[in-house]
Amino acid sequence: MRYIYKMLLLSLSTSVLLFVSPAFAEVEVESLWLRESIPGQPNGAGFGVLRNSGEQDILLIGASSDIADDIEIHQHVREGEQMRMEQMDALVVPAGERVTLQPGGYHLMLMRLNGPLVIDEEHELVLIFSDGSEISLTAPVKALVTNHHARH
Ligand SMILES: [Cu+2]
Repeated sequence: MRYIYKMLLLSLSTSVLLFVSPAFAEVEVESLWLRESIPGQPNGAGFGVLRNSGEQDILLIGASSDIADDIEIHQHVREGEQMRMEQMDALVVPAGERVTLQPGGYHLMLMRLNGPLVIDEEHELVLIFSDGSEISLTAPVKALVTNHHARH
């Protein structure tokens, strides 16, 4: 009898786990690219699209790569006529939504590049999320697209 009770408990906890796991955030990187370096600029920028197909919000809390000393998460904020960059602790990717990192908006800021970012080269990056998950990926370098919002 006692054995059956234990088995019941065991199967109960298993089904609880099965029930809980689909609710975890599931984040995907739909695209990520690095902007061609501007001569003389020590820092680089990364853009792309993050998608959360899970049922919980997830936060991008950091990133790393061999090509830069540090990678910060930035946004652009308007200050009168000027746009200026501001470091963020984390970028929320809401459940069931996409967040776009683009020139003039959210971006990854590659601090103190070890070398220039050259078109068609690829670099390894790791994105770190609030649930402890990490996504490793290869990001190509693309040409700088200029418009008046793209000043960085
Ligand atoms: Cu920045």
